[in-house]
Amino acid sequence: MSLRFSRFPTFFHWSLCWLAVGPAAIAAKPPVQQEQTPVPAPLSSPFATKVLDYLPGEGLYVNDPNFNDPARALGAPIGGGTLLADSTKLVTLGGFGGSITLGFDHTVADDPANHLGLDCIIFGNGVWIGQNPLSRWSEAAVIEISLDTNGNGLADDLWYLIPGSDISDPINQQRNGFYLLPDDPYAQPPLDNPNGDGFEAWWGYADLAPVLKRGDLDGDNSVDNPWVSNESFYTVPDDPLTVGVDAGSGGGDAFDIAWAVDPLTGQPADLPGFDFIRITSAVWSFDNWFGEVSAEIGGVADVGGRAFRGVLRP
Ligand SMILES: [Ca+2]
Ligand SMILES: [Ca+2]
Ligand SMILES: [Ca+2]
Ligand SMILES: [Ca+2]
Repeated sequence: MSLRFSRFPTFFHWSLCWLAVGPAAIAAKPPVQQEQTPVPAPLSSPFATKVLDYLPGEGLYVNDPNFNDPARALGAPIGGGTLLADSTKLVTLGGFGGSITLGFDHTVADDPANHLGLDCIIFGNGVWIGQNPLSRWSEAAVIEISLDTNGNGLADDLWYLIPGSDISDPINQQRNGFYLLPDDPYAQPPLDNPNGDGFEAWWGYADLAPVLKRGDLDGDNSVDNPWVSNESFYTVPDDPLTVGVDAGSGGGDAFDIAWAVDPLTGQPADLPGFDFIRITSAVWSFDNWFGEVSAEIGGVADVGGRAFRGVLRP
């Protein structure tokens, strides 16, 4: 026994040592961080992902299930070209005063690195009449943006106005109850540009410009690159101040967040970006063929900037 005992003390001793020291040694180690299952970051979409509100105005199409689903304003638009709009993914805002409020899965930044400083594009169903870019069938809608300043995910923060070309005095327009006079004869379609080739007379609204077919890189309604993605094609802004659609752009109506003003003071909003966008039918007009003039929306895109540059662009 004693021999055996003398042989085993080592193990026994070590065991005792371990029992005595081990826990202390473990306790002395820095706390091991609890391993957590990595949560992949949600993929950011350049297109609007949320409908926060949909309040269509009166109109012929607001009871038509093909035109009254606000979810049709989410995701990428479906372009039909400059002659004929594609009507398979549009939501109507109805007549004057009808609106939709949309959100993104990220804040759309006012990024000076964006092409021409343009940060956001709204896609509607405007077309060139007789393939003449100087004459557009356009149904102007006012654009407002809001930053989720209180961080509650709700569009309950201050709204700022993108002053369109017809809104020279936002304070006075606000006093009249809206940003455009309902009988403004100049904002009614067709919008015939008196400037000739060169600068547009009307800009800064939604639903003015055509949406090109995906991959039509030169605006001739023939697809040049059928492999280009929605994320690449429909995030390239057209210069809204010049006639025609810039090469490589998918069309739509682009604006710069830096244009936004406080409608109560007319002063620049100085927003770093926006989380919510409200688009409101701004024209009161009726056409015997097409019914009321009502803006339609098929998508809203973040031009890119920090979130998408180099990731989705070719
Ligand atoms: Ca900008
Ligand atoms: Ca909020
Ligand atoms: Ca083409
Ligand atoms: Ca243009």
